[in-house]
Amino acid sequence: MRIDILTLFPPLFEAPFGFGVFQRAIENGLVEINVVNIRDYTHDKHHTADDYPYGGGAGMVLKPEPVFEAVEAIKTITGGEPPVILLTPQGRPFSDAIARELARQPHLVFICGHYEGVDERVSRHLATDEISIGDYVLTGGEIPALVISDAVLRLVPGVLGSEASPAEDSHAAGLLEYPQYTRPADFRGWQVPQVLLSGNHAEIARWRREQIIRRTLERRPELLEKVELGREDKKLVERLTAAPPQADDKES
Ligand code: JBE
Repeated sequence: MRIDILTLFPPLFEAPFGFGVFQRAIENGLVEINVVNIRDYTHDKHHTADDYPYGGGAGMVLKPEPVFEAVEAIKTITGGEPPVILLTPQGRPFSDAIARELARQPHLVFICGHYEGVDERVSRHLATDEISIGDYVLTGGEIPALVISDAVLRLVPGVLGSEASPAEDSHAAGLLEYPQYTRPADFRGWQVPQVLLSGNHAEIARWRREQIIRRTLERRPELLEKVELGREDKKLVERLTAAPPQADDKES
């Protein structure tokens, strides 16, 4: 997969892709990240990328010309029509489903707006998609581009290596994860649940499934509305919602 990231702050992308899983994926040629400085596509001597808003108001607006020219230069080089994604609070809310949709593409282009906004003609006539990572205001689209790149690249076959299967993430199934423990079995008096030490794999699987349902019900009940539950899961949800919480429901 190739990802082009258009930004006024290229150094923000140096560290995140220089380590761990992404560094390895880049070295192996599975992933190519190309960070483009929007300022390189300005033509005046001050390299002006932003300007005052028509109609007045606070802040500066990213000009359309350098953004269009940068995207056009990328398309000329790659010869395709990749999704051109503007990161903005006005976009569709990012999700695991959108990550999977984007992971099928061979090439993505991200436009990171900065300052108070981006000229509307970028969104109307250049971007093919607009995505938001959440209802809060950030100073720019750089961190959203990193968040989405992370979520998408880990789904690209080979990026995580052979051991991990992103298809099995419980979030992929629309639910929260079960709790994980490692050694020591007793840490400051807090015990690892006995079932996990039992070696009984059927019991462990049943316990984990129950934890997934319990946690999702407690913390994100709206997620349960959206998924198809099996018969055992449904019975558990009924039992947990009918009964008042037991003393052992809370982790000690
Ligand atoms: O979520 N986003 O894509 C944003 C982009 C720019 C600023 N704030 C955001 N939340």
